[in-house]
Amino acid sequence: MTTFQLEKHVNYVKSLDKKSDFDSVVMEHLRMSGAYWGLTALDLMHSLNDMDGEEIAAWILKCQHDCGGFGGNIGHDPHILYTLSAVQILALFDKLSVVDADKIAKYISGLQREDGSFAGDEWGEIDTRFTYTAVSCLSLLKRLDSINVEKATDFLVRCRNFDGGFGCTPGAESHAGQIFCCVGALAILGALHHVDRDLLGWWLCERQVKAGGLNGRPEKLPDVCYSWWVLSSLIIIDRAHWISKEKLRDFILNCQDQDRGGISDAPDDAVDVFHTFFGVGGLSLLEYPGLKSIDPAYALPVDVIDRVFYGQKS
Ligand code: GRG
Ligand code: ZN
Repeated sequence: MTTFQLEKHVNYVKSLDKKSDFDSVVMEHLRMSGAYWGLTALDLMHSLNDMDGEEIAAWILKCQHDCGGFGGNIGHDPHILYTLSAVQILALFDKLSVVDADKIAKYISGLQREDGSFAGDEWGEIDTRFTYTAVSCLSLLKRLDSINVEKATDFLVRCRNFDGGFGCTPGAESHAGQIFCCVGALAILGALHHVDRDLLGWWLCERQVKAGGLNGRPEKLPDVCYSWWVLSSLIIIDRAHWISKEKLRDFILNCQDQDRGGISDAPDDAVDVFHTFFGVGGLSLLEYPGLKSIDPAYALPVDVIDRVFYGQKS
């Protein structure tokens, strides 16, 4: 059986910090999210201490704008997605106190629309991804009271489909990524009674293909990142026992670069930090030995969530 190459993955993620090739140019505008994926993966592999939290926090602060939102890198426009990544990284390093939570809350509440939905930035794209992002970020900052939670919940419910899944806007087809966002946000808001667990669980468990991996929609190819989007949703609604965990574990392990470390979307493809995070996160959800547990709604290690909400490490 293929085993998990923890040390190689740690070295792969650490090496990204120093890279100056094509990949890093492509990643430049979303470096904040790349940093969240890499650093969370390192923490799940018990290796966050190797990173300089002070230096990272100083860089994050340089990415913040006067409006309160964060850009994907220094000098880049603010966006709600990078604002969540910035807050998540600070939570990892126990440094949430370096930011002004009210200022960030004001930025996020300013993105809520009359119908309860959220825009991603000043350009106004609406998507349930941004509802999740707003809810998760404000919850970590303990500022959920700065938005209209009832309207935000109503909008999520309007994005629910006949098949039990959720889409990016009302009427849009169900997609596993969007389901994570809606189910995760409803979980954080304590509103999971809006989910038909059996109907959604059935749709989600049908995402497992013969090879063991999960896809994001019917007739699509399996991809390691759906190990996260699908399995976290199944866990939140208590239906994870409806898929084969062993087959999924083996699919993820087969997507490792056994020589150089890192995890790809599918066997024999090139690795990247996004799929490395979701592969490690998926294995963590599967309780793979030697990994920290990850919270399925916040996508942060459980001990970090315990520290944020209960002031302690579990
Ligand atoms: C903190 C984990 C975390 C997330 C923050 C950004 C975000 C909130 C959520 C993104 C959810 C989402 C829409 C994920 C799907 C990403 C993806 C693989 C899209 C590709 O979709 P398709 O349908 O590709 O184009 P395939 O071929 O897989 O169907
Ligand atoms: Zn993917």
